[in-house]
Amino acid sequence: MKNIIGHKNPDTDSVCSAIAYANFLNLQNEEARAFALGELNKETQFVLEKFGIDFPEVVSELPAQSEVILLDHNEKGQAIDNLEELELVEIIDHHKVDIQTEKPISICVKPLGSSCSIIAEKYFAEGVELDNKIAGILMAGIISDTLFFRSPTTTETDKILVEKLNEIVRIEDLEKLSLEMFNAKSDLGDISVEELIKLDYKTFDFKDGKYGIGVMETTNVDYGLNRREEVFAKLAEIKEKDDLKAVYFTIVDILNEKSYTLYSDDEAKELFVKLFKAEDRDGILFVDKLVSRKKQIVPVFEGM
Ligand SMILES: [Mn+2]
Repeated sequence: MKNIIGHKNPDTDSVCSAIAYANFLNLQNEEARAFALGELNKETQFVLEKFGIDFPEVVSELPAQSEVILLDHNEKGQAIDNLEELELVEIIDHHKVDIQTEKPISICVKPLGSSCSIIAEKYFAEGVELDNKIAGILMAGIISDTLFFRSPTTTETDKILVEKLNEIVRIEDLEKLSLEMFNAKSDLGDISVEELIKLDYKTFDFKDGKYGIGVMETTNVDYGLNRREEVFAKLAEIKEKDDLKAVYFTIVDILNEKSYTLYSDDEAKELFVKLFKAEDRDGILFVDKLVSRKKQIVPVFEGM
């Protein structure tokens, strides 16, 4: 049995690609099932309900020696807790590669806008039957990760794949679907400030130390901005507790392609202003067209 697992803090791409790949293997008579490493966010719940797919089981560990396939991640920090006890057999991802394996394994990493794009390509390349449920969640995963083609991570291939998938799903207004998804993702209810910052949070080893960067992609920027005082306090606390050089929280206005960044201290603020020519708006760092941590924020820190 192959256990297919997306990353911690699961997003729509990681969950949908894992489910679709399990289905792909099942159709070729291979035993496989998908798991999620944490509760699904509201966007992912909306997508699975819309296309009539059951929620995957949430786990934090699997029995020792289980065969695992990592989807949409390849770093240990984002992987299942007891990865070391498991049999890693395959990685499918669209992030930079940072892993060492004990044995040769299958690795498929492509510079596409989503992991769902890679899985969709596999279906089309192998001629494996795609029903409209699976085609639907693959399409949603691509739309989610590329912010419906607004993100600079978007490739021509992603657009072509959405077109081909929609020949199966036949949704007339994809813009509307994307809005429903983004609004679902923006509906956070009364989560704690730590949960807010850690919704989509990663740490990075840059030249002068370790940095934490959380991102909130939203259609409701005010939700984050209205909580600025508690966010600033918590960022400072995380910096101390985790012994980081700096911690940032970037609120991305998906529809208007702008971002607002909060930071752990003045030093972090000055660095961000310098690196991104950010505009200081009452202590919030505004940057037009800055929407992607992977493609825009991290590379600039890496080049400093
Ligand atoms: Mn992804």
